[in-house]
Amino acid sequence: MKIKTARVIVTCPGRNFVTLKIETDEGVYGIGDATLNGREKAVASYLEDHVAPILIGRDARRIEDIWQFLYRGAYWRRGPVTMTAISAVDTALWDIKAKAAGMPLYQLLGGASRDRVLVYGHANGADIEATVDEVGRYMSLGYKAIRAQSGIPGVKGAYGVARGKMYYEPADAAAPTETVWDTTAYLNFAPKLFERLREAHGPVIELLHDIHHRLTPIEAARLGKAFEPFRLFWMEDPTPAENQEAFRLIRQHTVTPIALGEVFNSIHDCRTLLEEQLIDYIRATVAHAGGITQLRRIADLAGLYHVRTGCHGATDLSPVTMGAALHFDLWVPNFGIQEYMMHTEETDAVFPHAYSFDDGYLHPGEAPGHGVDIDEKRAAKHPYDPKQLPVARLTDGSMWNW
Ligand code: GCO
Ligand code: MG
Repeated sequence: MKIKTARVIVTCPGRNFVTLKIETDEGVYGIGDATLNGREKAVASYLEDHVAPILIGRDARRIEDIWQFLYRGAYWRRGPVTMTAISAVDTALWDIKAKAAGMPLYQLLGGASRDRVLVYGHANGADIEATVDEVGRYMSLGYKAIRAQSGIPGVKGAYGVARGKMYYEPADAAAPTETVWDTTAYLNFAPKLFERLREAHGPVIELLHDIHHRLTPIEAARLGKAFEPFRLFWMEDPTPAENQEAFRLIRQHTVTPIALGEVFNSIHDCRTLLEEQLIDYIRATVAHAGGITQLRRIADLAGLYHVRTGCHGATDLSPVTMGAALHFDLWVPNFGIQEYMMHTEETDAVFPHAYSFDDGYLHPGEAPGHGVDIDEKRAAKHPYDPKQLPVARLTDGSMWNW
């Protein structure tokens, strides 16, 4: 089964997505998500100019060999652009293999370890009471786990808060929107949000929170401790993780579970974090962490240390990633939870998919492959629209982590 074509499709049904479509000489094709939010064209070029030409004629069944060929063969290892490109090829090839076998991808991985996949939704509000109401709304939609983010008095453009819609979309302008970050205001505010959420909604609902890399390790330790009475499912990305050892400090001070890794692209990004049990959930996913091939290795390493998966699932990952991730989630023995931010109707129309939501859980469906397709005619109606993620500055004007 030889690779005949490898084409990149860029579309913007409300937001930008990059998709790789690989066609074989036997008529079976597969697709992979190559979207790197705000840097889409870099991956499109990497694939079109450097990867597609050397894929033609290769045996599409040799997924592992092609992974190694692209990883070792580039000489320049790792990095989000390279690894997103490799992920897209890998996902498309797993899609092809499963379609050729006439099986849903999870069967090929080893079969289902569970009946359905627990997901968490995003509730956000302009202030505490609006967030409390929004969490209630998600509960009435059936969600068992909900991420809560709120506007913070005195903080302009707090992370995760939508302006006038249910889902926030941070990549909102061609040049980055400037937001302001006030650590003191946030640290004083965040425990109050969760105290009020527990008071309003009781002890059972799972509550999550994303700190989005805004704190230093000692600040994160303090916040984790302050969260303890409110039993969070996790606090996410409390501090940037280039220095994996920094998490030793946070861990010494708090039992609030930690989730990390949506920006990781290599197993080496999380090796110390896993081996020293410095985190509880690993957020790496199919699109940025080397496809199914590397994600499975990360999950196996994590499993040795009681770390469970919590794959990234924001709307800047296309439905192709969501579909592939759900097959992975249904199989992976050390599954924790899956993030689920619903795509818009426009996006779903461009990417018809077999997965479905029911009562707080998703299922990938039984279609052969990963169960997600691309409607190229519709995709062509939505041309690329350059957008970047915001940036954050401290109140004195210094650049900070968004
Ligand atoms: C999350 C993430 C996202 C990122 C986005 C960046 O937890 O879902 O933090 O919201 O900000 O994926 O492109
Ligand atoms: Mg996050």
